[in-house]
Amino acid sequence: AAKVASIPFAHARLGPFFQEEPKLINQFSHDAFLQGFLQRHVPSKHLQKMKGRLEQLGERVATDIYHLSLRMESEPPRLEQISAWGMRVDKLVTSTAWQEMKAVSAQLGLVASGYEREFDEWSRLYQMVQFYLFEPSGGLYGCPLAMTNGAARSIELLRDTHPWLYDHTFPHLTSRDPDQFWTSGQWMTEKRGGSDVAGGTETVAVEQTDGTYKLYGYKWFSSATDADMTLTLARILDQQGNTVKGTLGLSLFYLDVKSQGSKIQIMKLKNKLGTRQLPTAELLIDGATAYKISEDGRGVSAMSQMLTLTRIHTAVHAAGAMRRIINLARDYASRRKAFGRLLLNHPLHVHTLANMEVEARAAAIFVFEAARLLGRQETCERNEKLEVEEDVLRLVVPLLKLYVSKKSVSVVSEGLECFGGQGYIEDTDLPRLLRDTQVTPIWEGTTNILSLDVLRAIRKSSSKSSKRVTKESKFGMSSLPQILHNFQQDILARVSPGKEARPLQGAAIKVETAVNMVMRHWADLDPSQQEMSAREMAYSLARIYMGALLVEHASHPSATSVDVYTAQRWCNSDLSLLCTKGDTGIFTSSARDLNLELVFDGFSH
Ligand code: UCC
Ligand code: FAD
Repeated sequence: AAKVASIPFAHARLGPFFQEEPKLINQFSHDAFLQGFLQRHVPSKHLQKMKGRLEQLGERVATDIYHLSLRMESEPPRLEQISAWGMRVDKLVTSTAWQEMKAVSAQLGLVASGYEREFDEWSRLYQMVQFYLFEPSGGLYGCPLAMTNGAARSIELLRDTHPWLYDHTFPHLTSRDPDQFWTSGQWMTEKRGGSDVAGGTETVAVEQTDGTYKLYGYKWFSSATDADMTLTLARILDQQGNTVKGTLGLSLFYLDVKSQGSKIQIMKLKNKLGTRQLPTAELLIDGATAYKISEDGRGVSAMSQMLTLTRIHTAVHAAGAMRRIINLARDYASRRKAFGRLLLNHPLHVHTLANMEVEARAAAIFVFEAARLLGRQETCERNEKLEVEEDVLRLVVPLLKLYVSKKSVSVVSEGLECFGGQGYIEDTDLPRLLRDTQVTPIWEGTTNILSLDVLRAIRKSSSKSSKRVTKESKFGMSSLPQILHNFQQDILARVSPGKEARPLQGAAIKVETAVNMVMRHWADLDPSQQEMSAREMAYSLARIYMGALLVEHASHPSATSVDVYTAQRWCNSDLSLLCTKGDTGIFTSSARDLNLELVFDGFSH
C-alpha cells in the first residue's frame, strides 16, 4: 500500500511537474537596444522625462493593458443585423474591453503625443516608441489609432485651406479626454480592387446645392467600423451622370460616420484569420453626407499623407510583434529544460534566438529612424539637409513597411517554434501574435504594391530631368535619379565612421559595396526589368539601409559590444539580393515567359 501511495498519478493528481510559463515583464526597462537608441538621439533635456513615461507604459503593457487585450480577443465584435422584432438595425456590438481600450489610448495620449510636440522633433519618435510597446498588448486597437493618426496629420496639413474641418475634427482626434476622443476610418478598398484603387473605386459622389456631397458605394474592407469619422475616396458624378475614370476621377472626402444613421449599412463582419478583436466590415453607403477635402481628381495624392502614417504604424506593429515573441522566448529559455539542461544552455537554441534577435533589432532601428525622420520633417526648418532627408523618407516608408511586415511573419513563426508544442496552443496566447502579424504584409499595400511604390518614387524623381545626377561618379554610374543618389549618399555617410576602425570596418565596407553594386545594377535594367525586379530591388535597399543604420549605431561612442556584433552579423548576410538574382538572368523577357509557363503548368479554367 505504501508503494501505491508514492505513485504520483491518480484522480485529481496531475503529476509532480508543472512547466513555468514565460513571464511578461516590463517591456521598456528590459529593452537594451531601444534604450541605447534613445540615449543616442534624444537630448538630455527630454531624455529623462521620456524614459520615465516609457518605463510606466512598459509596465502597463505587461499588466493591465495586456489583460484588457486578452478580453478583447475572447470577446470579439459581432453584428446584430435584425432586431428581435424584425427591424433592420445593423448594430455593431463591441466588448466593453474594446471600449475601455479606446479610453486608455486617449488617456495615454497615443495619438495626441504626435501633435502636442512636447519633445520637439523627437515627438514622433516618442509616439512610435509608445506604439512599439503598446501594439503587442493593444488588442489591435492600434489599427483605428493608426488611421486616426493618419487622419490627424492629413487634417493638420489642411488647417489653412479647410479651417472648418480642422476646428471640427482635429481637437477630437488629438484629445486625451476619453469623452472627446474620436477615431477615424480609412475607406479605400472596394470589391474590384484594393491595390488598384484608381481602377477599382465605384463609389460615386453627387454634389448637393449646399456644396456637400452624397456618397453611394460599397466599401469592401472597413476596419475602424465604429469610428467617429472617416476619410474616403469617391468619384464625382457630373450633371450628365458621368464620372472620370482612373486616378484623375478620384477625390478625397470627409465623412462624419456617427451622424449618418441608416445611410451607412454594415452588410457583414469579415470572418478573419486574425485581428479578430477588430470589427472589419463591408459597408453599403447609401446617400451619406460628405465634404470634399481635396482638389478634384487629387484624391489618391491627398490620401498619401495618411498612407505614410498608417504604413509606419504597420511596421511598428510588425516590429513590436517580433520583439514580444523574442522577449517571451528568451524568458522561456531560462525556465524550460530539455535533455537535462535549460534551453539557454543549448547553443543551437540560442543561435536560433540570436538570428531572430538580429532581425528584430534591424526592424526596430528601421522603425525608430523612420519616426525620427518624420518628426524632423514635421518640425524643423527647411534647409538642404531636410530636403535630402525628405527623399530618404519617401523611400524609407514603403521599404520599412514591406520588409519589416514580411519578416515579422517568419520571425514570429520561428518564435512559436521556440516554445515547442506550446507555441501552437491557443490559450498560451502565443498563436495570436502570428495571426495578428500575418495581416501586416497585406493591408496598407501588399509587398508587391509597395515595391512598385518605391519604383514610383524613383521614376517621379527621374522624370524631373533637373533632378538627375549625371556626373560620372567614382563608382562608374553615369546617371542616377536624384532620390536614389540622395539615398545612396545617406547610406555612405552613415557607414563612414564605421570604416575608420577595425571591428566595424568589414561590415561598413559590405554596406558600401552592396549599395554601389545595387545602384549600378539597377541603372542597367530597362523599365520592364525594373518593374519585374521591383521586389528584389526593394529588399536590397531595405537590407542595405538597415545594415547602414546598425553600423552607424554601433560606431557611436556609447555603443556596446553587442551593438557591434549585431551590425557584423547583419552585414554578413546577403545585402544585395537584386544583383545576385539579376545575374542569373531572372529578370529577362524570356524569364518572364518561362515564369508564366512554370506557374500555369497543368492549369486550365
Ligand atoms: O488597408 C487599409 C487599412 C488597414 C488597417 C490599417 C492599420 C495600420 C496599422 C495598424 C497596426 C495595428 S486601408 C487601404 C490601404 N490601401 C492601400 O494602401 C492601397 C494600395 N495601393 C497603392 O498604394 C497604389 O499604389 C495606389 C492606390 C496609390 C495607386 O493609385 P494610382 O492612382 O494608380 O497611382 P498614381 O497615379 O501613380 O498616383 C496618383 C498620385 C501621384 O501624384 P502626382 O500626380 O502628384 O505624381 C502619386 O505620386 O498619388 C501620388 N502617390 C503618392 N505620393 C501615390 N502613392 C504615393 C505615396 N505612397 N506617397 C506619395
Ligand atoms: P488585390 O489588389 O486583388 O491583390 C492580389 C494580389 O495581387 C496581391 O498579392 C498583390 O500584391 C498582387 N498584385 C496586385 N497588383 C499587382 C501589380 N501591379 N504587380 C504585382 N502584383 C500585384 N482597406 C481599407 O480601405 N480600409 C480598411 O480599413 C481595411 N482594413 C482591412 C483589414 C484587414 C484585416 C484586411 C485583410 C484588409 C483590409 N483592407 C482595408 C484592405 C486591404 O488594404 C487590401 O486587401 C489590400 O490593399 C489588397 O487589396 P486586394 O485585397 O484588393 O488585393
